[in-house]
Amino acid sequence: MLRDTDGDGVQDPTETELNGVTVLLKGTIITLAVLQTTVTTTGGALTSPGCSTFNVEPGNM
Ligand SMILES: [Ca+2]
Repeated sequence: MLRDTDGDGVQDPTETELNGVTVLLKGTIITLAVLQTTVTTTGGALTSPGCSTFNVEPGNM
């Protein structure tokens, strides 16, 4: 998660990743129910800030 301050769709060197942003995982286009929430934090394969993950069982989406 990052703030694209110039709106070009590309992460520029001054646009850093954001921690503490709540991310919602929603269901299908029909239901749009919130299935899970998480907060961005430092982590993931690259151990960089702004990462978020969800735990979803196969076939449950
Ligand atoms: Ca940018």
